Amino acid sequence: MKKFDGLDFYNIDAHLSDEEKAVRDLVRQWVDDQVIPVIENHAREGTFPMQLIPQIGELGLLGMNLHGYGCAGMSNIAYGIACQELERGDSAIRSFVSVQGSLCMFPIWKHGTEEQKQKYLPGMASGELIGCFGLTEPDHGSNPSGMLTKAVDDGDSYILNGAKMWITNAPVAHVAIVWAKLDGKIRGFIVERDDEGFTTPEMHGKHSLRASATGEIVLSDCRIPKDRILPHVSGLRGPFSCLNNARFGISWGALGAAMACYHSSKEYALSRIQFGHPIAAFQLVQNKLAWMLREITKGQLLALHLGQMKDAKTLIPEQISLAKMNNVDIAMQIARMARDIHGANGILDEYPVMRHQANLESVYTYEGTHDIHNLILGRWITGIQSFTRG
Ligand code: TGC
Ligand code: FAD
Repeated sequence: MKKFDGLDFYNIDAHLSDEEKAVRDLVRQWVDDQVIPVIENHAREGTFPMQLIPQIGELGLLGMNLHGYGCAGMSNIAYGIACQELERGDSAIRSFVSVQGSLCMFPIWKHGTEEQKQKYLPGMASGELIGCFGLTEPDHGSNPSGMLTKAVDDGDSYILNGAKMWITNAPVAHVAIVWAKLDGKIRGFIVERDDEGFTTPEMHGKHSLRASATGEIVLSDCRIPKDRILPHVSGLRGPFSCLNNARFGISWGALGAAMACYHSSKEYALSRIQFGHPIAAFQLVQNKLAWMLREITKGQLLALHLGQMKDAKTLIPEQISLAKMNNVDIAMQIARMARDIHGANGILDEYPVMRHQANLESVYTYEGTHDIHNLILGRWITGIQSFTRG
């Protein structure tokens, strides 16, 4: 297939700084050279490409929009565009970077002590230390406020008990940010791999995000020193402050998956002959390609403006919800349309479309399901929250 050389119908480039364009080009090339050749096999085997982690660190993509402590200190737009290029390879690679930077490094950077920042952030920026983020529980997904995981003060330590589920990177993580109730208030704790009573069984049987390591976190009288609490935040504000960043990255990332599907569809349609013509010559196929271009372009404009507002510090969480919801939704529709354009070949792993389509099912659900983001917008519009009944 012809190399992907970008999709920029509305000249988004004109709004990017030289540094942002350089990040985009660097990550695009790296994905072509290092991710695309191996990812199908990892998806088939159900393994994360661990060998890529030091390279991701060297590229400066871990915690790349944070300043200091070995982080690259780039703009939010640079972070977004890196997510886009990574997810063009596979959602699992973008997920790894989202979890590490936005969900694990960010809470330490924002809510942690100076000692915690010094201890963890440089190793996490280089990829030597891998993090995971434990919010979801078996019985509390969309409603994390009901979490059962508890911390108890025991003199010079805290004792944690509970279970987290669906945790990206958990099986391979050295460090976990665990959200638990202490005296009824949600607090963040840093748990280390070697802490007594901490285990992370891998979850198997996924048809989606197969190249991502997903696991549980089991806390069984897990004792951690007192200095591992994140002291500067309490309540759901803590985990949600992290989710704002990760959901922002997904708004861009989903476009990368959509671009991969569009690119493969265009190339396939130009080369596949039926009824004596390339299928790209048929109006119905052109209609599909035009719809893909239209929706990707609108999604790019949303993401770009979101990035500009984030860099200007004017962004509100509801604006992120709209973009996450929209861009994942259109990416899913594009992936499905791409599968159709590829005919039977669309189900083969010789083409990336079915892998992206399956991955996007997870992306639609995690970091707040599509409908939870609808309800967040509904609350913003009406002032009435409709998450609970009665
Ligand atoms: P609500 O009353 O809305 O808020 C409680 C407190 O939190 C504050 N808050 C926020 N703060 C910062 N940013 C936001 N986006 C915030 N949203 C809310 C709010 O101001 C309040 O603060 P305070 O100080 O007044 O107490 O809480 P609620 O329980 O009614 O929430 C409702 C709802 C449904 C919106 C929320 O629970 C929700 O978003 N649920 C979805 C759960 C979710 O997104 N889970 C994600 C788990 S992590 C994950 O999926 C990682 S995937 C990683 C990968 O592989 O890429
Ligand atoms: P539920 O909350 O049970 O929702 C099921 C359905 O009910 C959905 O359609 C939902 O929209 C709907 N629903 C729920 N409540 C309402 C309501 N009030 N009104 C209308 N509809 C409603 N979590 C982490 O903490 N860390 C991670 O690293 C992480 N990684 C993940 C990786 C993968 C591959 C996946 C699939 C999930 C991951 N998650 C992670 C969990 C993810 O955040 C949750 O799956 C998500 O928040 C939804 O929770 P749930 O699956 O329990 O669905």
